[in-house]
Amino acid sequence: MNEEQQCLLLSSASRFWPPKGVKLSYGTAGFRADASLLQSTVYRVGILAALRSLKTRSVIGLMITASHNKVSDNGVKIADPSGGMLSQHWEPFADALANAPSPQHLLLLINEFVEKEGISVDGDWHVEVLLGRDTRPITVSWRSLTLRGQMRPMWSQLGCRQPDTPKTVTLWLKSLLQTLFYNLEGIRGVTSIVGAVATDMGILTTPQLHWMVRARNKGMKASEQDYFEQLSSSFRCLVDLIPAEKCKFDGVNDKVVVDAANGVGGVKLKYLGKLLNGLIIEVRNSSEDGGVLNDGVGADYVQKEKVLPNSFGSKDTGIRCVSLDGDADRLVYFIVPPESSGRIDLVDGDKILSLFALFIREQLSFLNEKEDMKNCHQAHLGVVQTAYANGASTNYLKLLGLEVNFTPTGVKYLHEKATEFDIGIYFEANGHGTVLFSESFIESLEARTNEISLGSKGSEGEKAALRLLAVSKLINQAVGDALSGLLLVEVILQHMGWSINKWNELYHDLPSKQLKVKVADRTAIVTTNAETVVVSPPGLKEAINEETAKYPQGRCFVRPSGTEDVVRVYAEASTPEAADTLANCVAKLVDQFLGFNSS
Ligand code: G16
Repeated sequence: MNEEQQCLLLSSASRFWPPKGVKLSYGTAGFRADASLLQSTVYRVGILAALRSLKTRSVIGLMITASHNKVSDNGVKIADPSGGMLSQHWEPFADALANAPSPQHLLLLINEFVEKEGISVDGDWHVEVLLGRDTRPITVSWRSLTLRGQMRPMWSQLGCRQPDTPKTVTLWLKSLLQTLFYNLEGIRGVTSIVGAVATDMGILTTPQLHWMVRARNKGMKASEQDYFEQLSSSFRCLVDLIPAEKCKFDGVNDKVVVDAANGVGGVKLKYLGKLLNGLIIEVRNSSEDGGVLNDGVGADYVQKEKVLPNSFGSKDTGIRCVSLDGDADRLVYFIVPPESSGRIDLVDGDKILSLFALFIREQLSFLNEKEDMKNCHQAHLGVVQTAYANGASTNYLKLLGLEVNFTPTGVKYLHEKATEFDIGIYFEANGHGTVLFSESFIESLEARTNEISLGSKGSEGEKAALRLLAVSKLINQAVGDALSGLLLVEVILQHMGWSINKWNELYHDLPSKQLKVKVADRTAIVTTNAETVVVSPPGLKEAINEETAKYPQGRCFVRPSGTEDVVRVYAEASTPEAADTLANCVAKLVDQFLGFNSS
């Protein structure tokens, strides 16, 4: 960087000092922490995004969200040129940037990194970063807003006078700004690299931003409207291809009721619903409804607690119900049993994966019938899960003859593994996942479907090729997406002629329990073997194994969360009581080894 560039960077960086005594980490899905701690982080991730754009010579995304976390948290993450998560190779640099103690240290780090990575900062490349944010209300502290007048330029940039009291600030920010402040910090970070342009895409779901980044870099149309049009037109195409003997959206099974976690997914889904044929989507707990984000609502709550979200009850018995998370990158279905007393039958990410796998396997079998073999190579189908996958789901997928792979928690790992197949389906039990199609397989499908337009009658194989091509357009190729996942589930259920109950009966989950344990330092837990074995602290592995061995069909693991300051405990056993007891006993072990009173 030349002197002028360095001066500009130092001057803008001096507005955003990192919080004292806090160690920030890029984690499972970007930086997440109490919102009051993240001002400097968002600014620095803006710098990171601009450098990533320079390095890759591509458009990069910066999303401000903390997804399933509680409302007082916030977060920020990068979407890489493919639309996927930030390359893991850059995560240590992201951590170093976020934790650099002063603007001078920051500049030094950037200079070193730019040299090491051979990044040209001569302004010979048009750097562009797309910024997105969800509807999470901002909760920056009054002190940080007034501190040495640092934020004054922000208020003037917004065309407003700085509010006078903490109360005014809170109300004003919550109702008007949402995460706009962080957005401005992100923009400042991006533009502190000379020549970099930040394009504010406004309020989006996380998967929408990832989709836009991918589309931009592939030279495709990439607006929010293009996203909605692609999803709705491929959905309509799949509906048209439902076999004639199956009732498609016949007035009986047309309705799905969606809990939008009081997050951004609700408004987006309402809009998308208007573009569909047949399917009726009723949205509850939308960000416009006044409820608290992720509080007693949302996919994370429903999946972990296995209880009804707010605004749902016995009136919903017999209807397909869905929960999204706060930024709409996860979904789980659920059934309200008659006289449920608050409990639900959960139809989780594992069951979504199983449904997708069944449908795709069926289409591949049509495609591979003898007369339809030409132009389509035999597709290699693989599925990817994590240790949280219910043991019954893994057995079921293996019985279907599918290749089941395991990775650590985090879409960044599952997505990478899924790219190894012609069709790779990945899902975490928590509802985060998608279906990836390789370029070469898409090309072979396109070749097959091109023949149809030349006057072919439309054999089962040809229809299967059309369906798979439509699935590849409907389901988000960049990242897990609750909106596109919901549409694919809905159209597959219609295609199969299945109710949600029939789907849920594919296999019976083993009883399971998840708990969170607060410890002094969660990073003291180190795991291996896709997080199923604890390596450190010494002795914990043996203690967990000894406890687990007491329970028929017992399975248990612990791991540090990468999005919350907790250790997660997962237990599975032959009865709900045994799963609960195992989880509680292992949680106590974690506390003994790592709790605040452990030595
Ligand atoms: C993120 C990741 C998911 C992960 C989840 C929980 O989801 O994208 O892959 O399963 O965090 O991670 P951890 O157990 O490490 O806290 P989201 O929906 O919060 O972005």
